[in-house]
Amino acid sequence: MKIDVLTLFPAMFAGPLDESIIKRARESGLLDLRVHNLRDYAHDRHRTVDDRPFGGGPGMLLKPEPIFEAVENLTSESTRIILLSPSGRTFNQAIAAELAESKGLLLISGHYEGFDERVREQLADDELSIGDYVLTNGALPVMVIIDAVTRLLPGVLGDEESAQEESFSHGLLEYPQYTRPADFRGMKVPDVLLSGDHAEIARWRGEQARLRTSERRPDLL
Ligand code: JCQ
Repeated sequence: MKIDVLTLFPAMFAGPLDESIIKRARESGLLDLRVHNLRDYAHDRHRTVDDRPFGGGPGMLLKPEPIFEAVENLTSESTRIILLSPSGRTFNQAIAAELAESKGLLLISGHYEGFDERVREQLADDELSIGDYVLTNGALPVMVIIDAVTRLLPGVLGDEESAQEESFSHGLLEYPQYTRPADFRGMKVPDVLLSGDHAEIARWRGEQARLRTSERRPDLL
């Protein structure tokens, strides 16, 4: 998959996407990731990317011209163009799976008070939020989406990691898990897990997963 990122803060992307599984996906060619500075598409003397809203009001908006020019330079027919902002629909695992089917993504990081509405209307295929809170810019949301999508690309996860994925996809929160020692500073591992009774262990885990989900995430039930 090809992922292009359009941001005012390209330096934020050095580091998080150069580690671990994403690093491996890039090195093996499964992910072709390119980060572009929006300011490179502004051509006036001050390379202006923002301006005041018509009609007044606080803050600045991202101007349409640099974003339109960037999109014209970076996309093909098959590129899915996605804005990141708190006004988007909330990103989740189902959306990650859908995006992982795409040949190419262009992720555009929001900033300031927002995008000029013509960017939304004419360019964007989708607008996504990663949750109901406000960040200083969309760089971290873009990285969250890249991470969630990349691990779903065929061949990115090893066998061990993929098996893990299976066990999470039952729609409940995970049951409590323990490793050695069986007694750590007097805190004991539940007896059932040491019993060797695998039917009883499976029953206990199912019960714990349902209890934990109803306690913390009743919306999932
Ligand atoms: C994304 N949840 C929070 C901040 C404006 C117009 O675009 C803007 C984008 C941001 C950064 O994104 C978020 C966010 N999902 O704050 C302001």
